[in-house]
Amino acid sequence: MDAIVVRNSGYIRLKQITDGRDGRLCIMEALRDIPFAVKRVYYINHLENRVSIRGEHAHKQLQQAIFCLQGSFLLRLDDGTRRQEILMNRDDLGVLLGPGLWHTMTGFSPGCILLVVASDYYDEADYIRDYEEFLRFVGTERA
Ligand code: T46
Repeated sequence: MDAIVVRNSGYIRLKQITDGRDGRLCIMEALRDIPFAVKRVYYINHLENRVSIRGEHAHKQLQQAIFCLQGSFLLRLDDGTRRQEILMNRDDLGVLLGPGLWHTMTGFSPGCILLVVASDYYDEADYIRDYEEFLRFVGTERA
């Protein structure tokens, strides 16, 4: 597991309970495991194409944590200065998507399921969907 080097991110490890019965119980508690109060949960499923791309935006204020509940995908993070790719393939290990972090999801395996918990309700005004605007937002001059 590579260290996260971009700003406003980090891993979130979930508690797991394996007690001899079939199955594994994973738990996330707001303000305990998730470092913010959760107002919204959404998931993305029916991903059928490895070359599909989702995300490609940043948020101005929203805090989120992203998980891969099933299968795998590639999470690309960019804070305007540093970039990194994280292979998401563990259901007990999420990644924080803080404000001002350009994120892209791709490389979806068949049957991949993404789960996201968010600190606020959906608000399109909080999205930065233009990369140049994102660089201005985080104060990075393009070389
Ligand atoms: C993010 C990544 C990880 C809503 O109406 N309500 C919602 O709560 C969400 C999440 C989306 N929408 C609408 C907005 C768009 O018309 O659903 C449509 C698709 O949204 P978007 O293109 O932003 O989807 P993704 O998969 O690129 O991004 C999503 C989240 O929107 C985003 O906040 O950080 O997952």
